[in-house]
Amino acid sequence: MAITIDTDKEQDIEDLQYDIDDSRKTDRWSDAPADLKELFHVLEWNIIDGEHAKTNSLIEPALAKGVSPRTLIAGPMAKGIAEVGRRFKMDEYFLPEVMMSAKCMQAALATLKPLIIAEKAEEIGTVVVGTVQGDLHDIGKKIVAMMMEAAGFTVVDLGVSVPPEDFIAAIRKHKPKIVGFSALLTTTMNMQWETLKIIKAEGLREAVKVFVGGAPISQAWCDKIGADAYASDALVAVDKARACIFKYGAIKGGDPQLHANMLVIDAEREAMKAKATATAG
Ligand code: B12
Repeated sequence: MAITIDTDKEQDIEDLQYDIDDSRKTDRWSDAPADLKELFHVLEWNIIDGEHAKTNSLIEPALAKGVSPRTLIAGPMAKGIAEVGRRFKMDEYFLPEVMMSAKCMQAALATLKPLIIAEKAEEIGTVVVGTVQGDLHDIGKKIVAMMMEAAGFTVVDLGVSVPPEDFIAAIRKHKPKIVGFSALLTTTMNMQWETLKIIKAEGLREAVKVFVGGAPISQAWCDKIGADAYASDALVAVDKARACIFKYGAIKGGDPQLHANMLVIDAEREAMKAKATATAG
């Protein structure tokens, strides 16, 4: 099935309006107690404002109030960096501001990492992850790596701008069950495909399950390039990775059945969400 990469979406006024409306909602944490709501707002705004020392100083108080590291990452931190992305897209922010906000995320993640890793479950296998060649974004990939580690995987993080030959060398050396490619740019997403082609050419395709992710990546892209699984966020990535070990360990990488099974996980998740919304309503 042919797909088109929707780069025009960036220019779509309705899409931008949706982003603006969403980011300007003043009561995002309506379910939280007032003191936490305030803390989340301040944390989010410190990321938007690029105040990395202040951002980090809010982590401890939030943890002391019983907020889990995952909630902080998936909640106020994710909201903050998403707003930075919107401002960049709208030319309200330029590269220096984005770099300051990225520094906030990195600092907060470094503080949270030991807590997440401390939850590490029993060892279940090795995962190799990296951001593909030409791409320097690594915040999302680091979150995926942390969550995988907490779930019991040994994670070999190859870093950013990883050439295909480094992925190949790492697969040969570490014999991972899963290899994950991150890409944040429409100009580098193709490197996921190129890397996968080289994995096939080297005769390693059946040995590893290939996961893809990053902001411009979609299920359609995963289908097109023949990867095994797409995950929109770190929690979905962990769910699918665990399923690859515990339920589908016997199925080889590249097998269409594995790909189909990964789609069932998404369908089940959607059904659960719909049920929860119906119950809440
Ligand atoms: C922070 C940031 C930067 C920082 C990166 C710092 C760092 N160490 O990562 C800096 C300032 C360096 C930067 C540079 C650039 N950036 Co930038 N950046 C961003 C920004 C604002 C946030 C990205 C981020 O961290 N998001 C938060 C994380 C948590 O989300 P995530 O990465 O999507 O990850 C989640 C999922 O996608 C998934 N996931 C991610 N990886 C993987 C991997 C696997 C295997 C799996 C299963 C799942 C998975 O799980 C993650 C956690 O839940 C985005 C905006 C955006 N909306 O994405 C722009 C953005 C990606 N950047 C953009 C651009 C254009 C650039 C530059 C080209 C700018 C320039 N003119 O130089 C350079 C490129 C440099 C390069 N060669 O890579 C554009 C890309 C547009 C496009 N169509 O390609 C974006 C979309 C901004 C925009 N709206 O225009 N950037």
